Amino acid sequence: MHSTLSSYDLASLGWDDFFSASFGNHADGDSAAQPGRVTRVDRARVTVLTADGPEHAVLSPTLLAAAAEDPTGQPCTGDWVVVRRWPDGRVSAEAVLPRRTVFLRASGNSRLSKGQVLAANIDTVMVTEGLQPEPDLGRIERLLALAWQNGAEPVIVLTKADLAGDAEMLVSDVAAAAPGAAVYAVSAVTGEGMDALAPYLAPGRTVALLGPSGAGKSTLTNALAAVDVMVTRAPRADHKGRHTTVHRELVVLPGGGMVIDTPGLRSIGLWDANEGLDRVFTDIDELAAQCRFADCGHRSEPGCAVLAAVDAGELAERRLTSWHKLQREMIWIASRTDARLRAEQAQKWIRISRESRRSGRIRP
Ligand SMILES: Nc1nc2c(ncn2[C@@H]2O[C@H](COP(=O)(O)OP(=O)(O)OP(=O)(O)O)[C@@H](O)[C@H]2O)c(=O)[nH]1
Ligand SMILES: [Mg+2]
Ligand SMILES: [Zn+2]
Repeated sequence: MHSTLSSYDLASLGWDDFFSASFGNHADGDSAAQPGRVTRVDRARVTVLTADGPEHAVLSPTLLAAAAEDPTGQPCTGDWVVVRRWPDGRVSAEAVLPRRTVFLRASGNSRLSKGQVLAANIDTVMVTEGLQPEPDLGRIERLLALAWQNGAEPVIVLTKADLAGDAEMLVSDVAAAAPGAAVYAVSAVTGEGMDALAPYLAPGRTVALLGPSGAGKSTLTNALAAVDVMVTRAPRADHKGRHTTVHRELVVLPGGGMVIDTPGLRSIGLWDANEGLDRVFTDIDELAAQCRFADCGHRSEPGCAVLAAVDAGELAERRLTSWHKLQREMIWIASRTDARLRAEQAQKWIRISRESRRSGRIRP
């Protein structure tokens, strides 16, 4: 059981050369400094797992100042931070190490013009939707776009398989909205389908559960942890979201993998997700190559292969509508976001390899 462990093997928490190198730069020669992985954030305090076990650390003045300047620099669940133990016994978080991946969404809050970090250093995003009521395909497409964009592999986990009348049909509908992403139907109640999730939860691997309230994220977390770490809604209540979980929490599983349970998402604004959108809509992209005009908008143009596919029943009209909507949203975000800020952010969070793939790309 995770809470009985007194110390941690950092590698099993995801520590590797990438983080080790930047830790060296931040804490050079400081014997009171050690790395810690953030499991929970409460205002100016974080809970971290270090090699010595769990600690509470207060954010240092430097870190608070940096976070005031740029809210995305605030520690987030999943981050690696430099933890320092002071002679008087106080423990502080001094710096956030550069993130390998970051899940950002647009924020309604104008102060957060750089987007909001939902989870850091995740390997897999599990887009979690219930099979009952029916999964929301548009919401799945949004979350997938953000996950692809941010370098985490997305998979879709459809919960409550025990309640679904026709799970197979729903799974194939979801798969059609998610080319390139694996789709799993599971039940945390009967255990059905749960084994298939194990490969994502190998030691050192981190999964984030993202989805609406009531989807069963905390129930799934508890089932994977084999112990009730997260509070869930009473069973047999209706399946509407009630926002039971109000903080993000990283849970270390008995097998070594980690799950970040998150509060149900109310809205998922796209954030700088052009590349991610292309990957969600590969079917439309392929069809678009056959359109008569290279800049076809797939609305009413003659010779539009996308509209032809909709007419022929080969492409769901819902999918084209969703594509139009998300494209419009991206254009709006791009126009709203100051180019300098975006460049700054790209420099900071996006690794060089991704950067080079993206150069040459023309934004709409
Ligand atoms: N029958 C059945 N019910 C489930 C399953 N998973 C979750 N539930 C029920 O769905 C309800 C919501 O589950 P939670 O785990 O609290 O949902 P959540 O996604 O964490 O919701 P928030 O914390 O509000 O975001 C609870 O009543 C669960 O008992 C499942 O696999 N089968
Ligand atoms: Mg929950
Ligand atoms: Zn077209």
